[in-house]
Amino acid sequence: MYCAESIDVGYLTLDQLTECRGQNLRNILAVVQFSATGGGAVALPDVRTVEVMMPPLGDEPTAFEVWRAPGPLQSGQTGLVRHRSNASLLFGCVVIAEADAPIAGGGRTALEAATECAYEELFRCVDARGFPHLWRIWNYLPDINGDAFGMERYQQFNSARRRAFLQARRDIARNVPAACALGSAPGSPLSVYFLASNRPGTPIENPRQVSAYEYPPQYGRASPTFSRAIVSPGPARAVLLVSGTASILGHRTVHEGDVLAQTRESIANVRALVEAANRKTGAQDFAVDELGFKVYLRRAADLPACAAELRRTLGSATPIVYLRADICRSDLLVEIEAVGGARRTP
Ligand code: 3EB
Repeated sequence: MYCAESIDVGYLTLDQLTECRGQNLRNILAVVQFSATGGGAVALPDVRTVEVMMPPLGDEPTAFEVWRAPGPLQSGQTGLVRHRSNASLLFGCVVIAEADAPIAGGGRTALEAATECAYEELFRCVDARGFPHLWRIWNYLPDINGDAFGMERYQQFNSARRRAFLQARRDIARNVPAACALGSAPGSPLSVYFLASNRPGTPIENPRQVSAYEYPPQYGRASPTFSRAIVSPGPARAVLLVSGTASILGHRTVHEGDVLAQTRESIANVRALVEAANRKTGAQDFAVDELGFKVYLRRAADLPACAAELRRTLGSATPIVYLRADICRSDLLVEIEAVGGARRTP
């Protein structure tokens, strides 16, 4: 028996997903499907599926991120957000094509309009459903490093996200969700999915890095709104949700052009976060080699070097999925996110 707060994630191939469909379907909270075209979702009755146009690296054309939580689970839709939840956790997703975003009153780009719309819908959903505490948000948008209307698209996203947080009367520093923001394939919509709860998680910052919400203005006028990690509350076995983590020290990118060194620095940052989480939550006991990892690489050709380094430092039993994605700073070649449960309960 485990409590409704507990949650786990697996990174599966199509064969593995097909295999577990019969037995385990009842506990599936959501399935996120990553492929070059996004389309052709596997039919899973009642389960929330999100398709993201982002190809896996390696032999499989599709990767499945499968979230499980104990039932009873129920599905629904609030505005544009499709969701599935149990007594304490809600998974939600909202997909908006920029072409469909209402640019009311002008003065906003289509990406800003889509971002504000997605986040308004998200906040409205979690408030209406009674899960106001956002733990983790995944953001995928095309051409993230592109310039449009004199502003980098990631900066447009940042300023719209920040505005939406303020409009929803949310904190934009300290008490903010863990997150990531990556570039998906050309022509893809803005896809946002998230985990929210009826209880607050504990945000964790990285002592090796300036908090993103305190980045100096050289990275854009609106600082990004996210924490470096979130630890779920007890009494269940706690879960650590690590944000997208890159080769950044202080606020600066380090090891430009060197994917191996960037991989090592990113893992050093994940290790620092695990240690910070263990310090902050006392009795919890997270370990880097017991997390599952999602790795985004800007260049497919960097897969062998990055994968060899991660195998060497994390061991061969650690689940790792690799995706081809643009990272939000053009000098970053790799970004790493992670999820894992504590080794023992307090
Ligand atoms: C960084 O540390 C790298 O904008 O939501 C990591 C995690 C990054 C989340 C976001 C961006 C975001 O600044 C980029």
